Parts: sequence; structure tokens; C-alpha cells
Amino acid sequence: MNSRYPPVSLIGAPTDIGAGHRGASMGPEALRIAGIGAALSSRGVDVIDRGDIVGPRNPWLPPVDGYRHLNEVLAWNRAVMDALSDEFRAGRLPILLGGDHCLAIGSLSAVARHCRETGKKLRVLWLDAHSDFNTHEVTPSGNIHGMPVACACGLGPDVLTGLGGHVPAMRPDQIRQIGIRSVDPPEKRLIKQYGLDVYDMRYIDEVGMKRTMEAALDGVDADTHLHVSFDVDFLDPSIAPGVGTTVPGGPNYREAQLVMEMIADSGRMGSLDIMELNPALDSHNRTAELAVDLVESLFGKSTLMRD
Ligand code: EXY
Ligand code: MN
Ligand code: MN
Ligand code: MN
Repeated sequence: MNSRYPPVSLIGAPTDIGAGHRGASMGPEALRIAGIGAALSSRGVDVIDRGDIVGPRNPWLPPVDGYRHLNEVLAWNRAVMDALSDEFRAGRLPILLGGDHCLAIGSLSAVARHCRETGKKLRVLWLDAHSDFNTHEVTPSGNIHGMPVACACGLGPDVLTGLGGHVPAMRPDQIRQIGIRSVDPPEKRLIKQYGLDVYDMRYIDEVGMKRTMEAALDGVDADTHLHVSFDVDFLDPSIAPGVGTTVPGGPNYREAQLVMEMIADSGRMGSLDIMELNPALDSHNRTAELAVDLVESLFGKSTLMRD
């Protein structure tokens, strides 16, 4: 076994309850078919697949008061939070196989609680084309997958912001967003108001991915729990077509690999979300296979001569 990494638990959350397209509910199985378990085992990681969380079906209804499917989103996120909390208490590294990104409300709640209980410093890396910082007042869609970061920072309905028992679950200065290139105008105002640290694609173009990641990881040390929330739409759609919310102009293959390799080098990743993969929009499971390739890099596989 690879003693560099704690034992890993795969947790499927097969739902598209917070999304505007159907299909992310098939994400967990596509990642399994792409070989995520075997890929981790081959890295020497001790991995268990816990199977899938169960939750309500998607009724596919319009938003009410700016929220679509709020009750169902709450049920799924409670289940996600409980499942991740069990893994943290067992000393394991949970990998949440989404599912749409609204489920990060549950994972961030669990991670924040784990850090409060253990006294660890929290750093969240949010890899995404979107900031996911909308509220019900300003959302253009009512889709709650556009709101998880706001909820984690205390902006949202009490049932979601209070999920982990502490409001807000985290401070904006504990979050670094990377790859951002689609933000709604009122959402942008909120991001500025809350002082979120955003490394958008313009920044990455100008500064390069290496310096971007150095900045995003600055201050991460042995006392840090690093949570990586990887929305697959972070990647350029030319390499990752299997998502419902593609935005042109994202990181290319090598830039994405560098992100993962530098996170691996930090040695501090304690939990991971892989979100928004939509097999209904994919081509021959190519995006799932790319996600697994990137996960291998997160666990120390280098495409260069450093293994
Ligand atoms: N900002 C848009 C909305 O709130 O509807 C789009 C959000 C897409 C969210 C994707 C998963 O990252
Ligand atoms: Mn997202
Ligand atoms: Mn996104
Ligand atoms: Mn930890």
C-alpha cells in the first residue's frame, strides 16, 4: 500500500437534482466504468467503493422562490454530509462521485465540521468554470448547483447554510477558485463584496498555471486539510465534452495535469469531489476517462520523469 495517502472511500451520489440538464445522475457509474477504483489501486492506494447514496428522484419542476427542488436538494446533501463525516471519523479520504455540484453543500459542510473537530486549517480549491456563488435573489436559473459556495459562506436558505451545525460553514478566505470564466453580473458583485479569491482564466493566461497554483496553495502546510472540489466543466470543452454547462476557454490537458500534480505535491489533499460529469452528453466515456486520468495525477502519478 502507498503510505503517502490515507485509505480512500469512493461514494457515489447519483443525482442531477440541482442541475439544469438531466444526466449527471449517471456520473458515478461512468467513473467506475472508466476504472477509478482500479486506477487508485494501481497507485498503491487502499480503496473501498462504498456504493451509492440513496435520495429522492428528480421531479423536474420549475423553481419556487428562486430555488429548484429545494427539499430534494436538502435530502441529498444531508446524505452526502453524513456519508463523508463517517469517512472522516474512520480516518479515510472520501472521494465524492457526483452528481451535480449542489452536492458540494454537503461535502463542504462535512469538511468544515471535520476541520472544526480536529483543529485543522481548511483550504478549499474550487476548480470550476463557474463561481457557484448565486443566491435565490439573483440566480438566473434557480438551479442550486450555481449556489454551493454561497451556501458554504452563509448565503442561502437556513436549511442549507446550517447543514453542518455552524453558520457560516467556512469563511471566503478559506476558498480559492481556479479556472473561472462564467459569472453572472449580480454574482460578480457578491463575489467582490465577500472578497472571494478568484484565479480566473484571464489571470491564468497572464500569469501561467504554475504561478496560479503556487498562489492558490500558498500557506498550505502540515496542519491543513485541503479539499478539492473538481467540477468537470473546469476543463476546456474540447477535451471534456461530457458536462451540461460547458464554457469555452478552459484549461487544456497539460494545464489540468499540472494543477493535479501540484496538488499531489502539496501532500495535503484530504477529500475530493468529482462533479457534473454527464455521460448523456459524453462521447464514448471520454470525459470520464480523462477525469480518472487526472485523479491518478492527484494521487502522485506524473506524466513526466518524477515517479
Ligand atoms: N451561473 C449559472 C446559474 O447559476 O444558473 C450557471 C451555473 C452553472 C453551475 C455549474 C456547475 O458549475
Ligand atoms: Mn460548479
Ligand atoms: Mn461549473
Ligand atoms: Mn483530514
